[in-house]
Amino acid sequence: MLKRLLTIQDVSCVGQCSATVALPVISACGVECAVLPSAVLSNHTGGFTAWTFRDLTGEMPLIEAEWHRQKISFDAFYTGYVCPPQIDPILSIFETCANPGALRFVDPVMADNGVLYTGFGPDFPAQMARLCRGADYILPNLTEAAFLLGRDPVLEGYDRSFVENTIEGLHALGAKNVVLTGVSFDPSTLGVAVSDGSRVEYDFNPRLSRTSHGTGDVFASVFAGAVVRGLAALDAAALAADVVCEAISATDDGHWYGVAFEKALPFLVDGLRAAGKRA
Ligand code: PXL
Repeated sequence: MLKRLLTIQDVSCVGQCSATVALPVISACGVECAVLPSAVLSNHTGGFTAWTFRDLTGEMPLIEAEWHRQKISFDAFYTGYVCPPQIDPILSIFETCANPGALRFVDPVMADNGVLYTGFGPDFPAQMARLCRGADYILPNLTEAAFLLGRDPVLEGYDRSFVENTIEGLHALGAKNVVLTGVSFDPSTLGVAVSDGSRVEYDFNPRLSRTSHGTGDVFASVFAGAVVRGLAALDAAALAADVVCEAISATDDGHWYGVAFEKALPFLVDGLRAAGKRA
């Protein structure tokens, strides 16, 4: 039976990020992907110098009520970039539109490289922490993890005990599983730490010389799609990291926004097939 996931994040009309990544990636995983746009932007903010922005908070309760009337519900939720007033409306949708056992994936998109994204105030991380409470999986990068915990970001020179202490703090917020991205103990590798609250496991890939906007959205979309298809968390995280590397490698030089995740979709489907989860 096809599972149905609802993703709640922005539609950046151009930019290979958020919903325009989640839809094709999650569909390629063989999971139906419904979209509740948190905002509509003319284009991604990463890599561009200007954009339009329409906050869609007002639509959320109307859409929720309509779904309720039509008995539309979901097997999983995956949230990404959302606006500060949307935490309560989203928590309500988690409650009223869930099938029994529905999984919650929360990517607390708000910061990177030690700073909050434009438009988010210093009180936003505490609100985002409310979305993480009770989530089945949260997927912060190191900066987001620090802000969720009210700490200063530490982006280099840390060790395993620092990472595992951070993860412990994130579990204490109420997250069942933590997938911490951007972990690196040596300059040649970049990885992810996956914790179910009883043990922490790592997956590393060679660090690529390029970085790109939108890679976090590709990672989270593959992870959510793969877990809904039945992959274990570490396997899903490893596949997601491989897809991101494949996408970065396939991106033309000079492409200033996003990654060519489109070219990595066959690789994703092959990975799921190898795991016995063909779409
Ligand atoms: O890729 C994360 C993301 C999604 N959507 C919007 C963003 C960002 C990161 O900057 O600004 C609108």
